[in-house]
Amino acid sequence: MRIEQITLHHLRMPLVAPFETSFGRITDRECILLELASEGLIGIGECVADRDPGYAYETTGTAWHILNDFICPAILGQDVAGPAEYRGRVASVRGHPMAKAGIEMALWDLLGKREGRSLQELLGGIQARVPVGVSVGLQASPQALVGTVGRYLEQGYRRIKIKIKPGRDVEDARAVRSAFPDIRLQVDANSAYTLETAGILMHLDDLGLLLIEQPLSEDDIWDHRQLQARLRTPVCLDESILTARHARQAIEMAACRVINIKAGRVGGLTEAVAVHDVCRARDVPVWSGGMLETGVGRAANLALASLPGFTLPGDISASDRYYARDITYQRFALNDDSTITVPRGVGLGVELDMTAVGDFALRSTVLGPA
Ligand code: OSB
Ligand code: MG
Repeated sequence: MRIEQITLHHLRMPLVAPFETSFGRITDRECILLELASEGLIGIGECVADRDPGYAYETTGTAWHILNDFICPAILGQDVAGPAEYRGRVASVRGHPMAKAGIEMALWDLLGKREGRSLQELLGGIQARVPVGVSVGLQASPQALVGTVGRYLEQGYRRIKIKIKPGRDVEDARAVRSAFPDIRLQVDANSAYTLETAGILMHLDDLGLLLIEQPLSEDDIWDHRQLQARLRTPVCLDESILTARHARQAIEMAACRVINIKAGRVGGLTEAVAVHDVCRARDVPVWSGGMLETGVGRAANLALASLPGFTLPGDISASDRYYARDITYQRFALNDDSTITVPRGVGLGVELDMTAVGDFALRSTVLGPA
């Protein structure tokens, strides 16, 4: 696939409601949309880095730099066999997995369009619909949280994740659990605790949670092992797992019993499938995380989550949970059984609304011949 031109759009999109986690509160989501032009086709991808380095060190600013100055030059005007060969070309760029994953997604989309196959088919996905839940940000009070969770349950979500942080943990989780005794419930700390402050989390052990996500530092696996040894509830790693090797080591250390997979965090869909395979071979359940994606990244998450090892509901909510207006014509809706249908069209199976892209773009750049 000869890559003739690459277009980057730095987007800022208003969220339907502010989203607050232990690392901050946002009212708008930023990302970088990529378009790869090749032999009459356009492949599209989403780089999920956000404006601030809160979840990870990458930002829209660092990704813009790494894409423009290192990753795009490695493929522009050249023949790229596919996502696997691309990984070799950018192996000399250390880190920056989200920047790498954005281009990789566009290469998968191109490949699918060339071969007339869906991303689901290319990745080896099998389910037509995938079970999903909703990730609920920190709210003003436990009462407000119960109200918000109740509204999502009314919309049909059958799995709820709540964000926690020190001072906003046990009370919040207990409030939701006593209001809704039977729901599938889990919590996500986004690295807000240390082994010293994590003692409070022992009180979560009686709440019948599906899992406790990333309580400790993003650069830690070993201390998660110490914590998992003290908890009956499964620990799930998100931020700490950047490669399939990390996944294997975390499982071997018994640092977690579940892994959250995000293609952006691990450098692309190819590595995401490798993480899935490592976990599946060891009977460790995985689920799809989310990064408040646009319709582009959401389509990719759905295809990935249709692989057989994704046995827990994903953070892949309907489009209207995030954006009143999206950049794809396709909007994803929740089915009655708290699933979302995996796109069946070629590639990602979504088409860009270029008017929306133009309206949300803070800056755009075209690399290669105009
Ligand atoms: O830790 O899972 C996370 C959003 C942005 C960054 C990190 C996380 C999240 C979410 C939302 O929890 C998931 C989603 O609905 O897209
Ligand atoms: Mg998380």
